[in-house]
Amino acid sequence: MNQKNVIKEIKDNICCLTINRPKHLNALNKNTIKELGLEIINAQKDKSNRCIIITGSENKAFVAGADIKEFISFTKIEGEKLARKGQEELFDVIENSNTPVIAAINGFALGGGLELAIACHIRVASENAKMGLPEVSLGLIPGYGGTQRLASLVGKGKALEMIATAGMISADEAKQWGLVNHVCLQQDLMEKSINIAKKISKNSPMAISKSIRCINSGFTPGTNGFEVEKIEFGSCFATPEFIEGTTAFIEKRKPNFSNIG
Ligand code: DAK
Repeated sequence: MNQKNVIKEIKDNICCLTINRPKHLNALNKNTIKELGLEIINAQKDKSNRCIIITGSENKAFVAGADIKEFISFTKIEGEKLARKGQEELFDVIENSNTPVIAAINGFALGGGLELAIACHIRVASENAKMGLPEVSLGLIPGYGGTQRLASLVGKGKALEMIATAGMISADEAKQWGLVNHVCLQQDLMEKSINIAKKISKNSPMAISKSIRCINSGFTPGTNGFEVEKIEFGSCFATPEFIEGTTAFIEKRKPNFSNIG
């Protein structure tokens, strides 16, 4: 039987997806991209999942990039086709997921691996993590949205420095740059990520998914994020989750958003 490239575990309404190619430092081949994309779509469809965490197996790498051995012989047309397919099948799916996605970066996050982490909504890194976009050292550019999403996270100057030098930065530098939200000891990484997921789980999934849509709209050329926000704000009213949230406040109790909708 083929080994699965992605392991799924669900606990406390949190879906944890572990990329499982440790011998290749969890490098993303076509099958892994496809499997992970499908798992994210399935996890979103199951409304009992309130948060998704993506991590890498073992403790050396989150993902050490796209699988170099697989794409080495691509032609120009194949390269463009794969960039388009990969972005649509996985990276855009994560960014636009209604359910928040946390990247638990447990080691090297390079090239396509860092692009995967920056497509996620929140990033937590272990202190041994190293991040970089080494594509230009291979005669490539970041092809899974890295030139766009990195610049929107850390600004054009730092993004270009990271891409053009092909260098790696430490977890602490990444925190200073605003590239990761939190840094912790490796043994605390999953606990830290799960704690964030648990806090998210207490809040309205409807309001969280609308917030994701509004934030993404602000970074979508040709879309006015403020307009999207006004419409989404209005659409919260009279929903069961709005009624539960506001009623719980008046009744001085904690809201319970599970089993609504
Ligand atoms: N792909 C394939 N195999 C990889 C890999 C990768 N990205 N990274 C590591 N491995 C494999 C190694 O080849 C080695 O396998 P064996 O030789 O044992 O069979 C095994 O994992 C262990 O790696 P090392 O022996 O190298 O381990 P070290 O501790 O010495 O070094 C390292 C760790 C992370 C510094 C080193 O492995 C390394 O530099 N890895 C490559 C990093 C890198 O350049 N990543 C790729 C960036 S380019 C595309 C869209 C996007 C992209 C590409 C195409 N299309 C749409 C087509 C994006 C491209 C990238 O991600």
